[in-house]
Amino acid sequence: MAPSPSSLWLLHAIALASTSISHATARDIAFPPLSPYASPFQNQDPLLAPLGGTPFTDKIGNAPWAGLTTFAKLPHVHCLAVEREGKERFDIAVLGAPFDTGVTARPGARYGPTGIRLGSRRLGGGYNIYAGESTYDDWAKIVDCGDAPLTVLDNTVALKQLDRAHKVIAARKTTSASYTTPRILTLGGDHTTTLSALRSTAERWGPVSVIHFDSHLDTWDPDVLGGGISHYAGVNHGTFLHIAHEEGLIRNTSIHAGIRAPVFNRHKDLGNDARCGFEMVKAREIERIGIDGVIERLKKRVAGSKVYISVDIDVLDPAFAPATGTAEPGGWSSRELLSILDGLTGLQVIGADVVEVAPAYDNVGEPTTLAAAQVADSLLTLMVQTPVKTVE
Ligand SMILES: [Mn+2]
Repeated sequence: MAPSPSSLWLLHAIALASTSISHATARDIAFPPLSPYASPFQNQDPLLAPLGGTPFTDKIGNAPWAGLTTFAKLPHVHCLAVEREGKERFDIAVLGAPFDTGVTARPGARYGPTGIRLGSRRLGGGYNIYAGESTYDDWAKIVDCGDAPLTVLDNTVALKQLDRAHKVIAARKTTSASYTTPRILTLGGDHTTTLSALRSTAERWGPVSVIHFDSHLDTWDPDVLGGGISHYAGVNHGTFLHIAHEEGLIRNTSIHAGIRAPVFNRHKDLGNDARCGFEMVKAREIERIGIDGVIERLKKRVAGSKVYISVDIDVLDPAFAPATGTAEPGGWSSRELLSILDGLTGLQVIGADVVEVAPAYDNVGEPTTLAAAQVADSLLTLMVQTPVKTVE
């Protein structure tokens, strides 16, 4: 049977279509030619060596977002692994403490370490125009140890795990013959996590002064803030400094900065705070004495002693750091806090932390995690600027 006119048309259409397909696959798209640009860094890049003189576009060795997201693109080291002991030396370690079951208000800081690392994507390398430092290219080897493995179901066990993680890392070897104890920057986690850090620093460096940036005192008597329910309930993010004082981990030359939240009882709470070794700079004092005045007060208070700096991100105004557990209006701006931190240069900072970052409450511009990452960067810079010798 001869094909009907309509089926002939169909065959013709198929033939046309297949022609155009083969045409499309055969098309040679001409990209502009690559110029043989020789990067001055090419020779330092081991990934490029086998390619030999390749153009810049083949350079993948230090793309900014390559690999896993560590803090400021630092190398990751499994600092807790027994078999790594002595194999990877470092001078400063970043450690995540994903713990948020010691809070009295909004939970969520267990995701703080991840959030702060995301906020640090553009950090790492480069010259700090304020500090006059290239923090990540200086004498200190800085690594990211990842997060401490902490159970989410039992605070007592979790805090013991964190105590242990701090002590294991503090016992690792450094790259320096003069400065033999690695210092730790902890990414919280709620503020309870600072207790573990102080237990470790007291063992290595003796009792230290604490510069405590916060809108709250955090020296509450566990019998008061725990509600007197149990000892377990008394260990929380508002009592850890009281416990640190009781355990003899801190000196009575400590100071709060940025305080503004109300206290429960004027005489008891403030008297207790002074007994725990603290003075305070209130948030609004910055209007009167200025940034330099705040720096002067802090430096004067801790003069001559080793210092632990703890930054509760709620020291910032909620406009700058909404993503935190216990936000209090009337706080400092990111610029004010960073200026104060950078002004603490020269102090013997033996440990530090940024805590209470709960990324779930951040806005789409990520102001809190960006600010927390920048705070962490300033704390690392202080540590690099002033190496500290261990007491033998
Ligand atoms: Mn706090």
